[in-house]
Formats: sequence, C-alpha cells, structure tokens
Amino acid sequence: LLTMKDIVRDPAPILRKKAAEVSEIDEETISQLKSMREYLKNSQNEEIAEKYKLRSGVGLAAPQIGLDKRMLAVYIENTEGEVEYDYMLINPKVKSHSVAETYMPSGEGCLSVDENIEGLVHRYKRIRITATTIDGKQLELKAKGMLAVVLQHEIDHLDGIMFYDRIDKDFPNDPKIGAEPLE
Ligand code: FHF
Ligand code: ZN
Repeated sequence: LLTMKDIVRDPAPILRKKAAEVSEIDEETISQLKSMREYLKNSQNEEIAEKYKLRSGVGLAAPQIGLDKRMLAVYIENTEGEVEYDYMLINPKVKSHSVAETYMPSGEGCLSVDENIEGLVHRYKRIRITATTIDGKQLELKAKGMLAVVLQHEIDHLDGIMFYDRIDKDFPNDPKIGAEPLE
C-alpha cells in the first residue's frame, strides 16, 4: 500500500527529468499502475485517508513514486461519491489542444510539494491525448474541464515540469486575457 512516505518530494532530481517511455507492459508495470490508482482511491476515502494519513489526490504520475516511467493514474469521484474518471495511462501523448485556456480559481497543489504555492496555473481548456492501457490497447481521449487540467498536471510531471513553473512571477493571481475559470 502506497502512503505519503512513498511520495517523492520537491526538489528531488527525478521530478525534474523527462521520464522514459514504457517499452513493455510487464506485470511489474501493471502492478505499479494499480498501486498508484489505489493510492488515489484510498486518499479519497475518509476512513482510509485518516488511518494512513493520506493527502487526497486526483492524479499521480510515476516519477512521484520514484519511477522513471511515462505513466500516470487519474481517479476522480464526483460530489455524490460516484466514480467520474478512472484512468491508468501508459506513454500518454497530447495530440492537440484548444487555443482557449482555463485555470483552477484556487490554484493548484501537488503531492510532491508540501507548501501551498499561490498563483494561477493556466492550462488548455481541451486536449486530445493518445495513450496505451494496461491491456495494451491504444486509447484516444478527449478531455475538458477538471479531467483536462489534471491530465496536463500529470503529463507535466512526465516532462519534469512542476505546476509552479507555470505561475507568472510578476502577476501570479492575474488571469490571462480570455482564460476562463474552471467551474
Ligand atoms: C492533487 N489534490 O491531486 C491535488 C493536490 C490539478 O501530480 O486536487 O500532485 F482529492 C499529481 C476533490 C478535489 C478531491 C480535489 C491536479 C492536482 C494533482 C496530485 N484533491 C486534489 C480531491 C482533490 C494533485 N498530484 C492538492 C494534492
Ligand atoms: Zn503533482
């Protein structure tokens, strides 16, 4: 079971390198991805999160648990507690994106960053990505809203980019012209 002690913290060098492509989907890779998904699921379960002191997360990238692999998990429940998005993706690639941008009005946080960093993180409003699933199937995914934001945060981790790199140094709280807040 993954807990916060398994989460690599900034400024660990692995968070700053481009992760390696996954060349073969072996049993170890599948089990690592399943543990990543399980962390997210557990972290959103009040009792389990409390018991193991898990910070709640909706996405996790392999470098955040010390793995040099291009893979990520996203697990998001809605306010009713129903599963809204549930993905384990290998070698995800952004194929295209909107010109329009969005941002989370309260900013972003990261499991690998212990302090709160204020400022808006602009993201593309819509993205189209391809990836491989643990069954070896090729997937094309069109994402918008919260899912698009989380996927961009995770894919950034695979490229060594942290959310605060994208905060404007001079005007951290100013939305860019035309950018819309995520509802
Ligand atoms: C989170 N947590 O998941 C944040 C951090 C925008 O690379 O957003 O560092 F659990 C991955 C409902 C609403 C339920 C919010 C992407 C953020 C990715 C994890 N929690 C939540 C929830 C959350 C990071 N991460 C603040 C930990
Ligand atoms: Zn993160």
